[in-house]
Amino acid sequence: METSSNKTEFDYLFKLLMIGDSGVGKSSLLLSFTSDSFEDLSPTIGVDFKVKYVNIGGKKLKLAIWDTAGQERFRTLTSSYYRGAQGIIMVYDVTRRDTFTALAEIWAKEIELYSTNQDCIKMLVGNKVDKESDRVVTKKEGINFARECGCLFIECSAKTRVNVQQCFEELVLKILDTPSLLAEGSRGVRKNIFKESVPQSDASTSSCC
Ligand SMILES: Nc1nc2c(ncn2[C@@H]2O[C@H](COP(=O)(O)OP(=O)(O)OP(=O)(O)O)[C@@H](O)[C@H]2O)c(=O)[nH]1
Ligand SMILES: [Mg+2]
Repeated sequence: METSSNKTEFDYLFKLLMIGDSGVGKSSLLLSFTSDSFEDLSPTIGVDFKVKYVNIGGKKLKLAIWDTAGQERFRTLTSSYYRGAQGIIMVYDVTRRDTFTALAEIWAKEIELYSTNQDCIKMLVGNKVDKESDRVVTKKEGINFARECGCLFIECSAKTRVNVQQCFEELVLKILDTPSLLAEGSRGVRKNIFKESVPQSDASTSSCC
């Protein structure tokens, strides 16, 4: 995957959404992906947003990535951001079992309720694999749950950046491979018919709550 330099033209705009319990590392994964950096972040308030231009699978893509707050008090607000997403990244922390059980109890149900794209691609992400000695959720458990939900699966670390690029790349390749998510008239938006409504910088951010 290359970071694209020409930001005015792109073949597709993809809306991606990050969900999962508070503290699992959603914002850290996004920062790691967009800025190749890691820092101790505060919990997200409401929803955050970043844009990244990339070349994947021979296509120029604009990724608009919505990073939701995991805290329950924001749940009503964040539910509206599922609409039109082509990809949803469900994150848990491999060192906290409660974040893994919440996937079935909360997050998979939220997708059922609020996602509007029937063919939306889901990616299950086990984060913080750098803390291997604290791990309580095995890779096998992650694989099994992903299979049950029909999700892609990857384990990664926002801290060491292991598998972070691969996570987004695999998700995007699967979206590119799904005609209903690309077809005009669907939520896949082709270049020139998308009216710009988001910031232009490479990894711009804004909050709204
Ligand atoms: N060791 C380690 N710590 C991580 C990793 N990813 C995130 N963290 C830490 O986990 C804490 C929570 O990270 P965030 O990215 O803010 O979590 P979040 O999922 O965005 O949380 P909310 O915004 O509240 O939903 C922070 O202290 C991060 O530094 C990782 O891969 N490894
Ligand atoms: Mg966050």
